[in-house]
Amino acid sequence: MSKNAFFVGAMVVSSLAGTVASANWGLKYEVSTDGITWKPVVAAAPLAQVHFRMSAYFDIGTKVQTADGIGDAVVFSRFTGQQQITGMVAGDVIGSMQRLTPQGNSALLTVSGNLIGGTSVTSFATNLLLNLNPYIASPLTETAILRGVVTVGTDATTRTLVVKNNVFGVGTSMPGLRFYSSLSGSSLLAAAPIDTAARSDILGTILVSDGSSCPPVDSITASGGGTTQPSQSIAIHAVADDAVFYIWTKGGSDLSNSVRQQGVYTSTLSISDPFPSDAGTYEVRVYDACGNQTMSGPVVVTVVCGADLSRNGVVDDTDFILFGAAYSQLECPGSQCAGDLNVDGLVDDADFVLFAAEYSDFTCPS
Ligand SMILES: [Ca+2]
Ligand SMILES: [Ca+2]
Repeated sequence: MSKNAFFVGAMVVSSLAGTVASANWGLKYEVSTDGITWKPVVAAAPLAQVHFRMSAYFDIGTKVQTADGIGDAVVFSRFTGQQQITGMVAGDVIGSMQRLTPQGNSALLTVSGNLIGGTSVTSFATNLLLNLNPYIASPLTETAILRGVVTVGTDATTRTLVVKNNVFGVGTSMPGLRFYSSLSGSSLLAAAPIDTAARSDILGTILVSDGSSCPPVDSITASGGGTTQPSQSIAIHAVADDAVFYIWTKGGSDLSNSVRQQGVYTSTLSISDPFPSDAGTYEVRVYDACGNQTMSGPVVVTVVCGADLSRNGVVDDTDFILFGAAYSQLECPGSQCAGDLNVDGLVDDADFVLFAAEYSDFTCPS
């Protein structure tokens, strides 16, 4: 990797933590040095062209309401809004814009300085479908909408470019994102997700360094973790000298921020409202100013007392009622399935055995 490197990363912002989250959905921005392999973090030489793209995504279990009723999002339908790249200096140029959806208008790709798309909500991209059945059978949770290139100028000033949304359509007439509903097989209706508070955009970040100073990460430690339960929260901390970027991983896979999981791209990862599925081995990957990577050792998180579905520290009749409702549903919506105590994607008899044991104990172990 070149010492004189630009350093490209990605980070996430999301809505504030609150009650137990419903599924996440929103816009996802990614970066790439070759326009083929999209990563949360890449490095590029000065004057290199950094590719970026924007997609729409939703987690399984995202609800949309149409005239057909409340169904699950199954595939992207329409985006309305404008993008921006903040932190640019003279000489940094956006170009090579392409729409990646079948339909849309020319305003979607209009570039003016650091803005992409119409200044009012007049730029859109559409995925007009005539048959939803393939997506109802197998939802398409991510759809690329547009892509472009930032040509970094000769200015070697250390700076951070962030690729993000600027204007997002609102209301029922022009919502920023619409998804087709699983209930709309014949009528082909689409709508914005019901829980708008769950929108969580994944931003692309380009860290530009002059490469004149690139101290390596010589030491890295990750600590924290341990045992937690649904009524608590837990944090994992990293200490790494000369790290300029962090990405937390779980079981070897990069994480992304969500309402419950914050700080994925910072030195502290925090998890609120723990679910049994949050148990596992966490590590953090850090980058120096030239994009060289260092991995921390593992930190283990254990989740106990998953049967406390009401999250008040005891397992009692209230939880029994909640478990019964989850058991009736059987199938889990997404990764936050209350009642799936053995984390196999179903709420069934195996979970009931685990629930009964914790119900007998009443008080969650501290
Ligand atoms: Ca409880
Ligand atoms: Ca289960």
